[in-house]
Amino acid sequence: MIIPKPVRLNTSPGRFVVDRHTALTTDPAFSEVAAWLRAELGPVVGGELLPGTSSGTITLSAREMPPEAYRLSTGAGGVLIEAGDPAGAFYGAQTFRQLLPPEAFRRAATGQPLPLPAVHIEDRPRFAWRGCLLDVARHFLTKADLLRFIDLMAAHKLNVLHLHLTDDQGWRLEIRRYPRLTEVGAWRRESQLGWNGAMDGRPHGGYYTQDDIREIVAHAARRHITVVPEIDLPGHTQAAIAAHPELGNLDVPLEVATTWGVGANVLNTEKRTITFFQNVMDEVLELFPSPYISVGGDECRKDQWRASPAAQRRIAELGLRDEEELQSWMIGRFADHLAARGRQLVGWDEILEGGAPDGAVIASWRDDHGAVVAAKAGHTVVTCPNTSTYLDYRQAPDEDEPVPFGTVLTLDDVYSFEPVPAALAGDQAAQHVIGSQCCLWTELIDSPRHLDYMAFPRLAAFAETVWSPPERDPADFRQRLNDHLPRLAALGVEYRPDDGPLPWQQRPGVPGRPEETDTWRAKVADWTRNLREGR
Ligand code: TNX
Repeated sequence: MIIPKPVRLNTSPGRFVVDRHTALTTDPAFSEVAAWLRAELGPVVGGELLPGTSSGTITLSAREMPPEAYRLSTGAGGVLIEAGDPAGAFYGAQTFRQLLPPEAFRRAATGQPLPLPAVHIEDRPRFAWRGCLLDVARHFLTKADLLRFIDLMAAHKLNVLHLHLTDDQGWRLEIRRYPRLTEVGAWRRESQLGWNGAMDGRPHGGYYTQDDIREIVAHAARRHITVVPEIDLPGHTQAAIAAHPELGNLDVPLEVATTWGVGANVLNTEKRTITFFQNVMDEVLELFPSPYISVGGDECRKDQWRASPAAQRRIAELGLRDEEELQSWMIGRFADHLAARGRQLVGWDEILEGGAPDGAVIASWRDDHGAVVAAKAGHTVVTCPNTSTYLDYRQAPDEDEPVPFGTVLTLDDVYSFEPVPAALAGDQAAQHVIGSQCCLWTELIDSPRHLDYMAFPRLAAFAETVWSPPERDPADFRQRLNDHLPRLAALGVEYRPDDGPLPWQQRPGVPGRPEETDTWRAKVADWTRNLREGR
């Protein structure tokens, strides 16, 4: 029936039918939710769902209830959705939509009546951060495709879109003060075809104007999704350095990166570079009301700082131990800048390596160790271990997986993910884990169709791990997924069939990477050791 699975669901005999005469009435507090539901369902039933008419009524009603919680009762008399806040009412409305036949997910249908069973549901989310990271830097996703993706997240009750806007291969956000960031940084000459493949010889690019961003943020907010922007630094910055060579460590000009991997070109540590990015941040803060702002901080290679007299002078002048502490110092400048403006810095677990600033939120991606250390130190933590939540990783060991990458991460693997690390079970520190996110990195995801293939249905399984109670029942999930796939199909989602890619979903000739399950175990062990030893 419903995905993600509600906390409690009882069915009873009887049913209700939504048709073009059905009325919708709402508490004024939920009028935006009502407008959303009208816009979604009106065209399907061929009516307007206005209050008053009536062969039955859908009612949105305000009650004392915890944030995001709702109660939903359906029966011969109509549909009653009760909630304590608009988010709860919205999730009740999403669940209601899933009770209807899959046709309810079309933009317009036959105008036929839509029957739904009589149920009583009580529901609320397990975690406050139910996220998805989307990398629009490696491959740009057009605004229209991004708005569609937000709708799909909302249908699964996810509420955080972590938008990775900048990287070596592209800068995707208009900054008024520094137009070259997009004039130069949003375009690359060509792209590496797959992993370790030839070059495709085809320019790639795109960016969101500030008006686009305002539209995206508003569209997401209406669906109770917070957009958390990520401006990645000091690594993953080659596109910015290509646009502004004064930000880099070398005297030779760079182009926007065309190949994948962890690049050596990182920001220099000059005061004016920090000011530059603080100015960028100020425009970011204007655009994104999110309480959380990510500065990335992942995979910053230190080779150039080791070789740079200026960086070494900086280390000496600040009395720092090494390049790790230099990175921490730099991240600290942004933590202060954000805190002074009432926002909280988010960084990947690498920012723990030279010491993370107080109040930083840690997104822990390399196994659990960073999450455990951070939670015990009192940091707010979002878990997203790559071997459980990286939806850019291959979905099966088979050779017909399109452009395979990473470790094998099947639908069942994602479904069995537990957001709270086992090492924190029963520990007070577990309360610092505010949730999790799945991640869609797009080096090898070069179109919305391939994005659908990688995201679905695994994103549905992920949504259940952050919304539903911790107990898992794979057989029950599979059964509910059978009801869910026709909804995705009605929405036009080109998901991966359970038995592998359809012929047109395969990508023969685009090289992937050999399966990395064993090498990842070794890498993670290395990182864990480094973190433990405070290196
Ligand atoms: C690691 S996760 C990265 C990304 C890559 C991803 C590929 C993280 C913070 N950094 O830059 O796109 O792996 O799976």
